[in-house]
Amino acid sequence: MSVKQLIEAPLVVVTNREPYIDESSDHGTQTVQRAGGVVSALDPLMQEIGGQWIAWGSGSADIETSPGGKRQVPPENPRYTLHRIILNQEEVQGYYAKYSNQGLWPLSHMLIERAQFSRRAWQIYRNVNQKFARRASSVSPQGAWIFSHDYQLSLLPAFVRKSRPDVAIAHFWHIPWPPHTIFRLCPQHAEILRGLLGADVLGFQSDMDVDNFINTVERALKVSVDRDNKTIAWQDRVVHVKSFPISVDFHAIEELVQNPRISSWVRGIRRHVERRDQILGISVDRADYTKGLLPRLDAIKEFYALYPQYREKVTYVQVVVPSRTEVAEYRVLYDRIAKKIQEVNKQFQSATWIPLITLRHSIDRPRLMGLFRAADFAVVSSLVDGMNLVSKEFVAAQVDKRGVLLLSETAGAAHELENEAFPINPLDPEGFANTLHEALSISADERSLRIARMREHLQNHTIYEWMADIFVTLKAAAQSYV
Ligand code: GDG
Repeated sequence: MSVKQLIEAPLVVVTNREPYIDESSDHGTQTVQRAGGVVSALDPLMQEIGGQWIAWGSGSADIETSPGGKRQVPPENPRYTLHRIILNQEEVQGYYAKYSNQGLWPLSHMLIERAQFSRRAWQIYRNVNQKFARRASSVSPQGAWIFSHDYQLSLLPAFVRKSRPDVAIAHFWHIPWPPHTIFRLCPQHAEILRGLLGADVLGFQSDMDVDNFINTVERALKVSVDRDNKTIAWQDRVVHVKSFPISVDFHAIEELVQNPRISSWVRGIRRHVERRDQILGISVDRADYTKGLLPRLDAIKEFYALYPQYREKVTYVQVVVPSRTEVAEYRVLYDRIAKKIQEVNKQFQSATWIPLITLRHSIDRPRLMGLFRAADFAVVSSLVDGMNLVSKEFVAAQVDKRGVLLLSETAGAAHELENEAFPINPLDPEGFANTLHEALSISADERSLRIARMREHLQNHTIYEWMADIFVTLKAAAQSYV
């Protein structure tokens, strides 16, 4: 059954980021569509079934292109309504940069020392959540299904529930849920839990996150929870807490990397690599401290020191995309990464070879997937990661089955890929170096077997199964009240 067939009520999606952004430039207004991730996976579904999508209107031309806060999208062939929440500078700072990204983001990734909360930012976060909720309540048809997302909108489910008891709500938390001892450090943790418990279905990336959430609710709110059924009786309802490991559009990636243009680009890369007898490695990350870029660079240094036979032999492409540049800490991190890369290069480079080729900007999705197809190995070494879609995209793009994946044991994706990927501890540089050496030493047959097994798994666990599973659970939860 397709996802579309599972949806039995009008659908309302609520995300922080919007699927279409209008930007003004010297050449007029341009609509930019987001590529990759959950927003771009939900867009085709919404185009098929129609409905409402509420998001922060962050583009410079968003106001002028959406009279009354509404924009029919896609602009060239309108299929559904995008409702843009316009935020002023103070709201962007308080809701997004501060409370969400300097508070909840580091705390949820268990990086306690980085977490900063303030009551002023909390007030703004709360008000902005209320703004989103008011819009969701006013545009939702009777009995609608609301699919809301992530740590920026944790209070929305309860706000909507209050004014619209007729709707069914699924909220998905994309990042890890930490143990109670950590989450309680958030001064407003009880309010956040009450906000989330307004949903009928609460989705997390892994069973560990589910257990942590249930424990947190039990201890912080002193309510009784059902660990066997993963439910929480809250007010006069039952909240279903479940893991739904997010994934990628496997078949779309497979198709993309095999189209003639990308195939010929990949062949060009391979010719270049093979002519020079090189091994091609790749890492792609937003410049975020959770992705473990600095420890990874130390580990690469260790690798070339312990295994000098790989000098002049490995071409390692590191894509580092600037991220959340409105937060000072991210700008500092970006500079530190750039410095460290220079340091590694200086130490090992020769007249004909540099250890790290860095692309410090976003590259378009077809080429990124092409690089994944062309690579001999990929490294994902997040310190903590809810899932990590890069690792799954790499596997989906590996249609020639030549590459190996080194994957952090602490990324959510490790739960599914740990048997075939090479596990690494992001904080163990010597261990990382040994594992990379081991991964590069296995036979072509073993590489092919490992990647084939991962592909088999992901083929049956795509982003569409993820959505379907959530909607099936929401339907069952909603029916139990009828
Ligand atoms: C959060 C959670 C969870 C990156 N550079 C470029 C580019 N990307 C794309 C990747 C991938 C996406 O960005 C990154 O997704 P991740 O899952 O790796 O990480 P977060 O952004 O932190 O996402 C995470 C996810 O939510 C979903 O639930 O998996 O754990 O932290 O799709 O390909 N895309 C393009 N050019 C780039 O340079 N086109």
